[in-house]
Amino acid sequence: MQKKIKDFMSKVIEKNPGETEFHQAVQEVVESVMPFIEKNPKYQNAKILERMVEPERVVMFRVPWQNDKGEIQVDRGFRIEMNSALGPYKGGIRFHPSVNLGILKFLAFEQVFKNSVTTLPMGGGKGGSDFDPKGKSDNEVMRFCQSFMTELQRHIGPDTDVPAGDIGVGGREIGYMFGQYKRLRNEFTGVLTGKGLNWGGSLIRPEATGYGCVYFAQEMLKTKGESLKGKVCTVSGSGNVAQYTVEKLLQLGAKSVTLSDSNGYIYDPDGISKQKLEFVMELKNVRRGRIKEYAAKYNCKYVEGRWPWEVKCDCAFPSATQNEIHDTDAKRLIKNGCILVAEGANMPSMPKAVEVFLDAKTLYAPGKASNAGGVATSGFEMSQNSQRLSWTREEVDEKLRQIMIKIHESCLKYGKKGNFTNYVDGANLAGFVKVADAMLDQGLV
Ligand code: NDP
Ligand code: 2IT
Repeated sequence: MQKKIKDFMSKVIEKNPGETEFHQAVQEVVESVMPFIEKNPKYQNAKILERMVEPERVVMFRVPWQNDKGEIQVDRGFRIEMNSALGPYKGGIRFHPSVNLGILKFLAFEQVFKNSVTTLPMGGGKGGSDFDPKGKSDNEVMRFCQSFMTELQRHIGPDTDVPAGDIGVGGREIGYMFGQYKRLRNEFTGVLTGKGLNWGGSLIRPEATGYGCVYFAQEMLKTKGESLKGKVCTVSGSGNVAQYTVEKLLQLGAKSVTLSDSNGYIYDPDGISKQKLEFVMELKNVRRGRIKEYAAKYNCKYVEGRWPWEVKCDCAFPSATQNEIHDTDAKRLIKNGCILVAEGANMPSMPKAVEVFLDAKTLYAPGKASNAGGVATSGFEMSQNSQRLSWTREEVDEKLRQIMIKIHESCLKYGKKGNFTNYVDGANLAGFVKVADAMLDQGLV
């Protein structure tokens, strides 16, 4: 088996040189599904896995725009249309200077499995740009988004490919991109999700990734007869996912003690209260400032240039970016008594860190299971747009909770061995089977 996996990976690495994050994401899936494929020759004969690692289409384009000084800037835009076996391509757009082909391919690849486990009819894709929104004026962000959409619009559509937000892309950016799409295509459709509430957005979509991740954690804890009540939680990031993770943890009686940004983390042993969270939301979503200000305002510790994984906790919610938890962090978390890790971010744990969690029998949920609530609620936004109706907050929240429960159940179905559940295998296999069967049904495409 190890040789089969190694041979498969050698080819992937040879064909996709330098795309280290993509290799990492593929390796994780291949390790889970190769034994299953061996037992089911129909997948092997049809070369399903070989087809899955090859995007259906990659679009790469120039994004020229002018800054406020009138100087010309040139960034690069991408859309990876990875797999449409289950529905239109669906997945976020990331604006961050680190964005490159390999990172977006890893994200698009993970998205295929994630969208599959939601049970909703969505294929997988991802897009973005190396544009850095940090420090840019609203007008600069708007001009960039308009230029980006001027090219992207010809590749997407409500039944073709439906982008949404991710790092650096929130309500503001979705608004500018939607406006430009509408202007160029002369159509008002559900081509993007994460829209504003009075122009086609869904209630609970902003909250969905964070809330969903906490609902998933609740389900994991239930298997041990535990709950979130009284648990001390560390959260990284301070953007969309982190904010609503903290909000839901608070509602369920847990205490979040950290938040971070790319400069450092704050440690507030008293816990982030509703009022403090409101301050964070204003700081991050309106003033677009640094998390350090929290420490000054609430007189707590700020640690520059480090991640919060050195803080003692019961549960950890990595919600910033890929590869933020190294094996040393994982060991530290376990040593400090952490019993649960639920990933809000995509692939935040390095492979060696995942190994540490699995060896320690931690309740460890990979992002493609625990953060799937965001895209699931995007799926609900698409349904509402098609119906031209809006569901209530309670309706969407309950549907989200039910989907997270179902994802947890399918992780148990495919990943439970004895009294330990390997949620990585569970999510990968559950995701794989649906996509693979659909590909078989649809012939050689
Ligand atoms: P935001 O842009 O709202 O927030 C990102 C946060 O993470 C910011 O605090 C940011 O700090 C920090 N961060 C980003 N990159 C780095 C880095 N390289 N090093 C240190 N800190 C970093 O993004 P989201 O909250 O939407 O996304 C967070 C994670 O969740 C990502 O992995 C994303 O892919 C994933 N995700 C998002 C979903 C969504 O619906 N939005 C759905 C599912 C997963 P700073 O501001 O300093 O850059
Ligand atoms: O990684 C993700 O699942 C997202 N960024 C959300 C994708 C979506 O289409 O809502």
